[in-house]
Amino acid sequence: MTIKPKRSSINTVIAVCLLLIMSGRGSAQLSNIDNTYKWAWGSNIGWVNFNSAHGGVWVYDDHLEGYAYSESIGWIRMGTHTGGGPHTYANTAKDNYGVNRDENGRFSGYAWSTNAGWVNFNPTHGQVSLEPGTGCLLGYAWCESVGWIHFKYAGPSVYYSVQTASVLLSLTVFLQGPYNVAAINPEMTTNLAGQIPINSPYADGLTANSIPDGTTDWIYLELRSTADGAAIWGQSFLLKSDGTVSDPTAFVMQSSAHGDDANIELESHALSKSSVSSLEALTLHGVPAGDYFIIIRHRNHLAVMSATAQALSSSLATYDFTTGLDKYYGGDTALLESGVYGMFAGDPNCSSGINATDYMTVKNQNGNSGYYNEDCNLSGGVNATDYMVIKPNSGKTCQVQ
Ligand SMILES: [Ca+2]
Ligand SMILES: [Ca+2]
Repeated sequence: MTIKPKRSSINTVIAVCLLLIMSGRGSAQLSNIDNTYKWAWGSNIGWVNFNSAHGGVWVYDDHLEGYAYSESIGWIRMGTHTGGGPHTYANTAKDNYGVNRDENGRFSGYAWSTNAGWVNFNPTHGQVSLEPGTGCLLGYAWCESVGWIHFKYAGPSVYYSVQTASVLLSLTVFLQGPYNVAAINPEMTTNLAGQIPINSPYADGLTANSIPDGTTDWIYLELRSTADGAAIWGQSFLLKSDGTVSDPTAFVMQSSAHGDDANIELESHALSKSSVSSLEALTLHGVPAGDYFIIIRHRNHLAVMSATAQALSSSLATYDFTTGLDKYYGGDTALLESGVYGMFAGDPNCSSGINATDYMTVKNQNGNSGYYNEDCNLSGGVNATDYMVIKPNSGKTCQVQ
């Protein structure tokens, strides 16, 4: 690297950059690094704080932003980009340097310290990476003037580490297309066994450990700080037939919300259909504690969003989209049967509206079997029953802006 950004008053630069970051994210946090596990170590410079009070680093899917702080060398900027979203640094100019992250969690590129120079995240004999499942940064970065910076030291116990923050959330949501009104308990029924791909059909292309029996389909979960702002985080998940959103990459203990006693179950069924969703605590890595709107997307249903921002933290929060119209931003969603609500089916062309063009999309694939967006009821095939799913929802539009 030979690029030499012009040196100017570091205080001015930092102040301007922090303003830009803050304007880009509204009132959101400056870092998605954990408040406790935020320390890297340089044998020549001491501690490096990745979640400093006046700055901090944000780990995105494909890049880093923000600042780490060292008492001895000052601020280390992770990249020139601000405001999140997809971004890849070219590392060819003083206004386009930074640290990139690939789909396997490996980092490359350069951070910059006014006092120490370039910090290489993919040096010979070292590389920084993000460990899936824990959100921990591992490995070594290299700076010509100050040497190695180590991200995690684990002996008998972890002495220091840099880890992304996480929040816990349990979610329940139904898709109208495969919803089975005739079932005893609220549930979705599909004929997609063996056809749901191991890789998510959404942008992150997440690979599942497996597609367990009882999986309805992939969904995509997003979080926003404001109702109409950009997503600050998103990931694919699996949706189970009972409406539970499930982590495809984790093997987790599940607790059932209903008793094991068959008599109790029968008693409740005699009165009415009762929710028997099993709660699964999802760990959302890279999400700092805060208030977020929860958005669920599906490849042929209209996206939905929580009516209000929900407080998420390391204490488990739950949000159940199935129980009422008041759970939905915009107050318009599908009534599946008395007291049970779900996402409107019938948007196979993903236009955020349901109309004649969706009809035409289905018509073009009519007669096909398999995993198709045009299969609006997830029956495993495209045919006249998919028209019937679209028809009553014609004219409906997505309430998520
Ligand atoms: Ca449409
Ligand atoms: Ca179908």
